[in-house]
Amino acid sequence: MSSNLAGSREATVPTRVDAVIVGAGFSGLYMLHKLRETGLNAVVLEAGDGVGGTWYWNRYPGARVDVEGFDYSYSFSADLQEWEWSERYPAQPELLRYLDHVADRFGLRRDIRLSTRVTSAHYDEAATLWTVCTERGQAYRATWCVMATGCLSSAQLPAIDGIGDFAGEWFHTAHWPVGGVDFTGKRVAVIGTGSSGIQSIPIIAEQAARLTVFQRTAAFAIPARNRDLEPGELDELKAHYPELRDRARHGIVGMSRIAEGSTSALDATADQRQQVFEEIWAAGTLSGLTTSYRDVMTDRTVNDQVADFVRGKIREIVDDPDTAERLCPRGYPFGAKRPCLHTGYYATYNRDNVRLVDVSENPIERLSARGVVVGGTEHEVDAIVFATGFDAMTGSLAAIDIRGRSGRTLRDKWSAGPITYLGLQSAGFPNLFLVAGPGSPSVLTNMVMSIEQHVEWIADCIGYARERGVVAVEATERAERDWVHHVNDVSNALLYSEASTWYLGANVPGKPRVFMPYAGGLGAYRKRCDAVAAAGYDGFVLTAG
Ligand code: NA7
Repeated sequence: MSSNLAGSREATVPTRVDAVIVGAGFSGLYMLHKLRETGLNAVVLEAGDGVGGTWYWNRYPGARVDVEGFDYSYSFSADLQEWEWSERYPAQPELLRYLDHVADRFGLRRDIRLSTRVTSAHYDEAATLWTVCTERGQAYRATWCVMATGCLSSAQLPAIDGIGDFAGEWFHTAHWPVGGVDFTGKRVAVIGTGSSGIQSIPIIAEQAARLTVFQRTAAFAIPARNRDLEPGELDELKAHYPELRDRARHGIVGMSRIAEGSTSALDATADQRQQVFEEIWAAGTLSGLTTSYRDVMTDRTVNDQVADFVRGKIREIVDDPDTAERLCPRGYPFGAKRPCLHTGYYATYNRDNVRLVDVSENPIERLSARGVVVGGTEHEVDAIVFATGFDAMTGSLAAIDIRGRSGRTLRDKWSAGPITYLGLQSAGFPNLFLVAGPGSPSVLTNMVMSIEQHVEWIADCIGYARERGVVAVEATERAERDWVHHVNDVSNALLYSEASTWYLGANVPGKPRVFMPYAGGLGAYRKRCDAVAAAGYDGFVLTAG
């Protein structure tokens, strides 16, 4: 096998394995474990210098998961329930420690090649093998190839003129330096007010001499009410893990303690609604308001009631009425753009050293040597933080030269938007599986629950194929066409398309506008996948060797 010396390009004799897994985050780690259990010899190729995926890269100040830790953790192994979460919403360092622990607990590291970026994956139809090549010139040949590349892994730097002219330091939240950044005494700009901006702004504001936030779209942010877990609290939850996990696996959003309202908000009185919204606001959950009534995401009148409630809260917190109005999200439905969980975000604008610059109508013109230029005004800063998001769901796949049957590239096939069957496979790319791919519930749910469902389904499918001497599993064009229609029908019945979001690819210039995740809920999706498997992998062609 070729060595792993950084920077060296090695002439290669391809390494033969049963499966190549790309990525060592939540998906790739579990996929490796599961494929080993299925009897495969698998290798994980990971671009980072450590395992952890999202939680390896996103080290920005305040980075924290927005799903409660006991839910945002693997459920597949009783052994792993030993992990003691310290906070309700664990922060990035703790999540990374957890994933390191998982890698050690299952002896995964011996099959993980770090600092190894995959550049291409080509299918050899005659041999029914994938050849996966890396930036260092290594090659692997495998029957099965699993892309565990993450939904939010391809960081997006906006095309603002003059980035090269800026004389200070700049950072992207998703590529934060390992040792952190000290902003003490500095004038700092944060560009972007999605989840990464909203989590980092309060902490940067405490350090910096002055913080200027450039906001293009105001987000709906809900207080996290994060706290240390009380002694015994986690034990109590763990005692009920079987029921809680079961509820998460079969629910809409993959979280065990989110109430899923079955009644219409229109049948409630204004006082009753207010009380429900107040209780959810006080509880601090990401999805609580979205699922409070069954019609929040289908009826704009109901949705406006939720949006008005949140705007009212913003006005209560922010002292300066003008700043409060600019922070109030408008023009799109609540929940259509992913809401954020925050800790002290709105109150940060009551600090003397924080200013909000609205760039919704006057976009950032350019960066100069000294700062950020908007509407002819130069905002002088020493450092810029780009909290500008990701080429979501397809970006990390498009970055790899993936070629299926007849040499057709995935980029070409998806040029008008991703086409998958169940988010798991795309026709023309046999034996290539996607974990949490476009067309699956993924980012609309607790990712860990969705990842476990995908990994288990893929491992079962591969096991089924191997037992029967099947060498190629491939989605049919008809099955994926029907699935894409269904995904579109479901999202069209909801309010998602009324916002310009990364769900739709709207944040990446030139990206086709297609609603990418499946909005039908994790439980319903799981049933569908199970039925497909039970019917002998209905919608897939299984070719015997
Ligand atoms: P997001 O949610 O995509 O947020 C990116 C932010 O950056 C958003 O406010 C964008 O405004 C803003 N943005 C992007 N380009 C520009 C330019 N050119 N000028 C001004 N502002 C800009 O990414 P995050 O990293 O915060 O969060 C991603 C997910 O990670 C999050 O949903 C959680 O699931 C965890 P826009 O809204 O496009 O107008």
